Amino acid sequence: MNQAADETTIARVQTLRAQLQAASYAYYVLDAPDLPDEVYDRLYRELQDLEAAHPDLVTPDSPTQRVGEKPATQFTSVRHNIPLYSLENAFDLTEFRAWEDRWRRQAPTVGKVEYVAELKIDGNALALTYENGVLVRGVTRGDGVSGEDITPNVRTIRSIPLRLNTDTPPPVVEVRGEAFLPLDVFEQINAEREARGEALFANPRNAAAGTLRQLDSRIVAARRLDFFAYTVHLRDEEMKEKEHPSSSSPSSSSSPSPSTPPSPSPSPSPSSQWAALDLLQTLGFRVNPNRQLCQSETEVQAYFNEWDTKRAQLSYLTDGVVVKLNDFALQQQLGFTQKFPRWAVALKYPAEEVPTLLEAVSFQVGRTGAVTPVAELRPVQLAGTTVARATLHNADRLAELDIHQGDTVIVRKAGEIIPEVVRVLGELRPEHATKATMPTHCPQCASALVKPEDEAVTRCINSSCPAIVQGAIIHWARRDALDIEGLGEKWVKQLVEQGLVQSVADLYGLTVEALLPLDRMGQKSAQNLVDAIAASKTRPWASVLYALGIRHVGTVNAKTLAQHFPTVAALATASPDEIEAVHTIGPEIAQAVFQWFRVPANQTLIDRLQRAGLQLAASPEEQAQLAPGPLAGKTFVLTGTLPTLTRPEASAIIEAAGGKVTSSVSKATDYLVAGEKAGSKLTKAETLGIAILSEAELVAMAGPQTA
Ligand code: 3BD
Repeated sequence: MNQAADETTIARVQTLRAQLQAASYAYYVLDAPDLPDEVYDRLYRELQDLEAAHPDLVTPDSPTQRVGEKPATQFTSVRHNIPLYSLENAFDLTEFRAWEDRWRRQAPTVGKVEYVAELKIDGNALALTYENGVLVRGVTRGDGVSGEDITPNVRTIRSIPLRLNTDTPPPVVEVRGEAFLPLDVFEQINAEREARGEALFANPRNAAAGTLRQLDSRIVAARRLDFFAYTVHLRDEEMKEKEHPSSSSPSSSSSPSPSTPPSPSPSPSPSSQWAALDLLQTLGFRVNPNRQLCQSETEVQAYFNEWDTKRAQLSYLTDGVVVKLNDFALQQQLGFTQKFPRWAVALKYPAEEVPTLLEAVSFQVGRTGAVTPVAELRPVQLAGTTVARATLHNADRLAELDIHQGDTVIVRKAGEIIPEVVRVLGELRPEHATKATMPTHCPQCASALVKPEDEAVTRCINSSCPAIVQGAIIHWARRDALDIEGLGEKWVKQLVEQGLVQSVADLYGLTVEALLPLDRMGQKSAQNLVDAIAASKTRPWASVLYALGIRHVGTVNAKTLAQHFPTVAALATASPDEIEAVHTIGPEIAQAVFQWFRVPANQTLIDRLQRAGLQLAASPEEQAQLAPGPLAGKTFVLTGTLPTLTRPEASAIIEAAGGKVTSSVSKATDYLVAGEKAGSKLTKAETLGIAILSEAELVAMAGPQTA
């Protein structure tokens, strides 16, 4: 083990990597697997074993290096070398023609042109950097100027090559494209979140964004993120550090167009978008196969119409078509406005609306007692998912829609998780249909509902209403609250229905024996649940405060309040004025907190939680953590080699003291921490008049808690 590798081993490792890379390319990019899974697994394990025996042979582009790393503490913000522009939207043919007219006025001598039509993937744009053919950085789009460095997560995406498929890579290659979650993975993630009582992702794009920003890349590796590439920039070495212009005139030669600067590398520089897409595929990227080279506006329109129906069959969401002028010389001639390239436009599909039958109207009672009318529908396909329920919002909306049993309704899903009923087709109403009206009594506990004149919400105000209790328990168990793993909807429903739990305090009296009679509950799951509930007793005071579900007290306000009122007694006895005196806590929040502690049932709840052993006061560690660190609000950049600390160690010290670390010096930088061989960052900081610190000065500033 761990001996120097001989030449045969080195050669074998290289062969294995080449074979595995080729197989991945066939599988993920070409969608044409050419190696049986078992053979792939055998080769992969052989490579893993050789790398374990010879750690010096491990390279960052090895196929074994996609599995994810230990959690990062935070991502750093990086400025894009070339900004990521936005796309102008066109919502109909007239707007598309207006775009055409505009660019033609700019280039009046241009005659017939070619267009590339690409499906507009509803995902998250990423910028990938390859140095000497190896993936070194993956950054989110951010605001287009700076994004977050999420390299460990990007490395887990199988359709992104860790090494470019060329023997002669240009020194720097930047590839842009869209990362997305296939629809089936999205539904699976949301099903898991629902079972754990966590908030659902509104759509695959948000789920992909959430996944990309996961600090633990091992979790990212377990989700099948995918990526389609659409832009490639080939740059030579000296361009690496070059800043981009903030805007450019149409004729400016510094326009960040893919055709400039000419690459000295032997890789042929494409001269059109169509050729660039082919080059991307050759380099090892997945490029959307449904692209089309169009010779006229009519062909673009036909493509747009064709995909409006065909896109329903795709395994990912699309929200339009991106149309780009094919010729890079023309693109360069047109250039960019402040925000958009003049040579591209996004033709958007309207938010999808479909008709279906209303089977019934039901009324849902939430954690806060709010009663929401819900349309129970004959299931229909809508925006990639099956929809069987849609919100009718509230009593006012219900009255306005004048909805009847058996009505044909139009359902829409526009970005939001819950589809809504937008219209009722009154002319299709069956005879003698009954009108849907708000109930006067709670459908769950039959107590009278209240609706203040000036509010839209109808509420059940019985705090022991089973719907409210269930909602409160699911909220209590949330990951950012008491984090009780396994306490999802299916158990909570039974616990409340069987009368085992009427208040969150009852959770702490549950035993394995008491749980066993529940439907499908085994000895092992019962024990796990009891253990998870017991473990929640160590959750900090701020989390308990949030878990109580007081109106307006989310995770952020709970932290602020816990910091200023380190015990429940301090908070429970504070006057509204005292609560409001806390910075960022407004009068509405203060009133809600004050009122909550005045309700006798809530006082009893606090007493019971105290006796059960929950943290109703901040421990010294929690107090230290809640206190704003000595470096709060300050931004640091590190450069050069520090005398004793590594960069991650220095970053950790800064972050633990409440400071932020970024990678490049700008006016927003407060301090530059400089060591030996500090280069251009030091010069830049000096020009900007930014304070320069030594390692010792940093450690002194960060204070005793981190030293
Ligand atoms: C796609 C810009 C240009 C290179 C600028 C023309 C706006 C997201 O499939 N081409 C595509 C897609 C997006 C694109 C360009 N081609 N820009 C493209 C794009 N096939 N989705 N986008 N983007 C990427 C954006 N993202 C977030 C917030 C604002 N804008």
